[in-house]
Amino acid sequence: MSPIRLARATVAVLLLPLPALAQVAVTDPWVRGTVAGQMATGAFMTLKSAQDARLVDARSPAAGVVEIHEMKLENDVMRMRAVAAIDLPAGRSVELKPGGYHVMLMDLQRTMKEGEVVPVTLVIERGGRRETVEVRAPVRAPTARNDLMKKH
Ligand SMILES: [Cu+2]
Repeated sequence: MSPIRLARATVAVLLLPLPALAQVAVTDPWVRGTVAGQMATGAFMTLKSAQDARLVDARSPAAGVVEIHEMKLENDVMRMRAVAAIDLPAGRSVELKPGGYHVMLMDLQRTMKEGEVVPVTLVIERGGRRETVEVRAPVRAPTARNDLMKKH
């Protein structure tokens, strides 16, 4: 094998998807249900990465716009803002939960009904490389905290 062909073969191997190496565990994913006409809601889950990584993006066929958000108490007011990424330190569980980090699903295509399952794709950056993690998040009932979620 010539050196050039060998180099090509090596590149081809590196570009193969390596699902066995996807080292971000996603547990207990869920999406908060919506009422008719509601245009946004949140997706929540716990992420744990074996190595230092970052959640840098997310997408879902259920929403026209998906952002990574943080909710924080500022001067006694709960505020929500988009963040560029959520750090996933090696071996530590990072919770996306109401009142904290969440995946914001906006421009919803339809009402999120309890019991449905919403596909969410997470984009994880690790060591300069990006990989996607497919999550299937069941919809839970809407609650009073939806009022909080609507404010942007
Ligand atoms: Cu939000």
